[in-house]
Amino acid sequence: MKTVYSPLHAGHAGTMELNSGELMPGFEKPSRAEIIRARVESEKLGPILAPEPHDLAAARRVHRADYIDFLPTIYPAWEESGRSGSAIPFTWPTRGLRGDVRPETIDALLGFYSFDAGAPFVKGTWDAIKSSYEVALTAAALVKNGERTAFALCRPPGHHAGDAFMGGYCYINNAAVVAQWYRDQGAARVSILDVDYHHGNGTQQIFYARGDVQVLNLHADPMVEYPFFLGHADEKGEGAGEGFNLNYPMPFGTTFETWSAALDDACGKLAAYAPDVVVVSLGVDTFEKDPISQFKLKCADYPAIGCRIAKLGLPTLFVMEGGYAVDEIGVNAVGVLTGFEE
Ligand code: SP5
Ligand code: ZN
Repeated sequence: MKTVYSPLHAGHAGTMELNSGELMPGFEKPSRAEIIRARVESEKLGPILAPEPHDLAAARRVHRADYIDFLPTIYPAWEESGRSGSAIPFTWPTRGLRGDVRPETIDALLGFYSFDAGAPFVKGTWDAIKSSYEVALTAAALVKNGERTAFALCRPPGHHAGDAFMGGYCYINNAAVVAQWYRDQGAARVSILDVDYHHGNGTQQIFYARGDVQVLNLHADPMVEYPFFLGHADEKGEGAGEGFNLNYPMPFGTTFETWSAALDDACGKLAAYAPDVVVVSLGVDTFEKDPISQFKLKCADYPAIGCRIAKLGLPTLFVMEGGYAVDEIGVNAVGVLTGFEE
């Protein structure tokens, strides 16, 4: 399997995040991608390719144009306003406030275009976001051009980013971008299978009213886990999308026995939908030692995930999302990929 990777992710470094009432170094850090890349090499998964350049047209197919236009302006505006370090929002247009009026100043705009304080911007963030997007599109083209599978080693991740909001370490929704790109390239139906520990709220929001992109999400129950306000089992899609969004919320402490039964059910629904291509939002924060998560998957479980997905017999693109136990992130992420290939 080919991997697409860009070193430009590394400029998205030194971010800060609010955790348990304290501002601390971000869990979503450069070593994540470097350790996965090293494991791709040591496991001889296959060649590692650089991304092809892409303009932002494919991003505008799933994100609002004003949101995409805003992203590259954030850090220059932050510095222009006399600040350095991490640009982070602190005010949001919640229920009853004016979320329809675009404000004018950088602090207000950060809140206007986000749902949490978890998508910090530093100097290298925009270049990293753009490179992550190019990685996804380049890997997507490999599968479109006949490879059975490919691995987009995206960093930063994307599944929490919605049509006009960032959050949860995510800015451009790479999985949504490539799903739409496959549609635009002639695929009739695309399935997104999101196995990250957290609900892919951005992906769900983008495709909720559409029947041409099926979204299946396995995640911790939003009643008790981030991102809290989306991802319940009764969210099944609306309008033309009715029945094409499926959520599998699971409790804290979920083991592979329970989790893999949900995966099996999701794979059955996916097979019945018969998509032309599968996009896997590959998070490995389901791991028992993940520092911010509460599931109990073990290293040996990850190859079994890949094996189950391979049994679908469909062209499959893996897009990297979360996973914060950096010591094992390479073993677990690449474990899924080698399990797929066996
Ligand atoms: C892509 C992805 O996996 N994003 C995850 C974003 C999670 N952000 C909120 C984390 C809250 C962590 N609080 C846990 C406290 C444990 N000390
Ligand atoms: Zn996650």
